[in-house]
Amino acid sequence: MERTFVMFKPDCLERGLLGRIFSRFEEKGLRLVAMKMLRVTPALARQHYAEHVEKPFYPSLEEFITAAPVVATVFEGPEVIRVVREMLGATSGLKAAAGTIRGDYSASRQMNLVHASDSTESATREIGIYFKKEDLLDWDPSLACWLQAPSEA
Ligand code: FUP
Repeated sequence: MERTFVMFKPDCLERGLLGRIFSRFEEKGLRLVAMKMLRVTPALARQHYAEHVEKPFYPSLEEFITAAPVVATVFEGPEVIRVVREMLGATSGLKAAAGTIRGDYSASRQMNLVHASDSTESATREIGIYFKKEDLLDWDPSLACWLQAPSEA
C-alpha cells in the first residue's frame, strides 16, 4: 500500500467543483486517510513549491495558491501515487487528455484544480508538510473486500 498527498486547489473550491472532483477519488476506490481545509500562506507555498520558487512563474503561482482555501488530503491504495497522477492528467489543462480531471475541467496551465505527489519521496515530503503523524487514520472500510482481492492489498 502507498500513500499520496492530494490537494484540491483554490480554483476547485472557487468554482464549486470540490464535490464533483472528490467523488472521482471515492468512485475509483481510493481510501481517504486524512483531510483538512486550510488557507495556504506565502511561507507554506514556498515550502510546498520549493523546487519552483526561483522560476519566473512562481510569483503568479503563489498568488493563485494563496488566493482562497484549499482542501488537503491523503489517499491510500496500491500504486496510488501513479494512479492519481494518471487520474489528474498532464499539468496543463490545455494538454491533459479528455477523461482526466484536468482534461475535463481545466483550460489552464496554472489553474489545474488538483495537486498530487509525483514520487514516493515527494509524497513523504508533502504529507509531512501538511499533516502530523496522528492525523493519518488507519482504517479498513467495510467495502474494501470488494475493491481488491486479498492478494493485491
Ligand atoms: P504538477 O506536478 O503537474 O503539479 O506540475 P509541476 O510540479 O510541474 O508544477 C507545479 C505547479 O506550477 C503546477 F500545478 C502548475 C504551475 N505551473 C505554472 O503555473 N506555470 C508553469 O509554467 C509550470 C507550472
